[in-house]
Amino acid sequence: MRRVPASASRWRSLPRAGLFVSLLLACGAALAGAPVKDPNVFELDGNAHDQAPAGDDWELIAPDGTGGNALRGVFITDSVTGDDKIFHGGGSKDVRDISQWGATTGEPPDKNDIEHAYAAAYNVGGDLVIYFGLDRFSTDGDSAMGFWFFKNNIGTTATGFSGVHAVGDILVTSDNVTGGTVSVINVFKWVGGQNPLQLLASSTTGGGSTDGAGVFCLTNTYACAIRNATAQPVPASWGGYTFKGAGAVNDFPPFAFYEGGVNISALLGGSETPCFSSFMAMTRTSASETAQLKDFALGAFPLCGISVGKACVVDADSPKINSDGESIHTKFNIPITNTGVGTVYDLSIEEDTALPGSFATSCHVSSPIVSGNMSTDGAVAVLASLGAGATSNIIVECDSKANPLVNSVTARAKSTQAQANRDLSASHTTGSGETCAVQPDPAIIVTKECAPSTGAPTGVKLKVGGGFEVCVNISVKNDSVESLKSVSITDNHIGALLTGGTLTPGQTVTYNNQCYTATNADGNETNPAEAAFSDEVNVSGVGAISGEPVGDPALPEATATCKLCPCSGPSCAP
Ligand SMILES: [Ca+2]
Ligand SMILES: [Ca+2]
Ligand SMILES: [Ca+2]
Ligand SMILES: [Ca+2]
Repeated sequence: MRRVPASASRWRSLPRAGLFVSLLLACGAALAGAPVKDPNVFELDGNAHDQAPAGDDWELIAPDGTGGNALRGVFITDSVTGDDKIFHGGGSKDVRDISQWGATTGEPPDKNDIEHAYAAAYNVGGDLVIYFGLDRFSTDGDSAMGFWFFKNNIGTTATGFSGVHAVGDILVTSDNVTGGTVSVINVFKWVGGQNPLQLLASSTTGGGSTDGAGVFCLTNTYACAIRNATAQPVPASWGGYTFKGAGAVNDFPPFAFYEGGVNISALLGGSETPCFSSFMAMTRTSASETAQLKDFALGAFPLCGISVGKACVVDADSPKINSDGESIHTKFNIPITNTGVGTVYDLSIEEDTALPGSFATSCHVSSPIVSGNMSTDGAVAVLASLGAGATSNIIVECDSKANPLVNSVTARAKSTQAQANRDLSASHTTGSGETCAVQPDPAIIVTKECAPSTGAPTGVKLKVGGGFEVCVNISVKNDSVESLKSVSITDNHIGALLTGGTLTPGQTVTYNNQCYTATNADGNETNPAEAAFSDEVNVSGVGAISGEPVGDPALPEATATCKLCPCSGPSCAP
């Protein structure tokens, strides 16, 4: 499976630019596609060196396809010895499907022998513009070339190729005439059927011209190419270049190096920009689409990607402690962005709920509403499609004892509608600034009063044989939004009323008519009107979510003072 580690930072939209274009827009004029010849995007200049213009050159793309401002690049080193993979058999023609092409190991004609091939894709004001090129082993004759951009993944087998054409594959054919300028460019779209190649643009039918610097462009400016008329240095990032009869050399001899570009979006005229997967450079007997194919160099060139984020949403419902007082409801916004240049399809997300510890976690998608269940199905479909550069926000709600909930989400998508499986994926784990925790304060209310209901008007009775029976009512309420664990309630005269208990949010436990025997009053024993009996209840516990002890630092407590005699008269005034 091909996985595109999508990251938004790789996506750069280059300015199409200039004041003139801005003025055109301001005047309401129709905006044409981006011209391929734009040194602020890529240097189509007949060499591979990155020079003063702001645009890239192949030096930056070699040796691994990365570098520069390219959305994606590929750099392929092809054999120039007898173990070269080359086309084989009469079926190897552009008008045949890939399954009919044959391949073998051998040696193509020297002038057709590809040594390196390369491609790089750019987003130029919303247009997909792809630059491509190759260098060859010898210049002892003209060489025609083709450059395929395949939507499906194409690979090689022992005798041929794996993968088939998809409608929308693009073929660019051109020539590399020794001693002359580039004068032929054709751009085709694979449409299948009896005449599988639809001509999108051609120098033969639409004309073209060469500028003073030697760059040949179609009249519509959407395809251009140039080869080196003079010796040009081989960049160090090439990893070496060998020329026939001369061995390793530091310069590409004249006509050994070719580079071109094509504005795919403009040539497709508003129809959907395809999402390519593979790139192939090939040499051939002529630029004609029916020409016999010679050498090829094939590589992955994935132009689709997605990125995903995940951040907690703070509102009245999130983060919020559930009624069980032990788990937390958290809402997350999950933005999925299409970082590629073509529409992606059948997007899904998966939440990682297998967290360490006892954090049983369940999540569900609340928006957009979908069929499918995250806890039983894993991946849940969330979007039918997502356009290039577009972002869609998915809302997921989770319940977990983790505080805060830190986990990852994985988004997947299909790079083409016909794709059997979701071949694109991206993951994101909530970062420190993206989580939200609840911070409950464990709180308890303890009340204690004398219990006159026991028969005595004050809750104090003289006992037969001496002493006093003092009765009190005690209640303890969990006054917080989290459960309290390890709750102990102890009265200094009555003893333990509860040990290791649990109080859910708002729960009250009541102990009525709890009595103890006292031999002496607190004081004033000689004045029955003033004699009173005091005792104290203490409560301890720990917040289930906060982990904080209740009443820290002072333990919750309540004292009841019960008088021996009912009060009456002015002396009762407080
Ligand atoms: Ca160049
Ligand atoms: Ca440059
Ligand atoms: Ca080859
Ligand atoms: Ca080769």
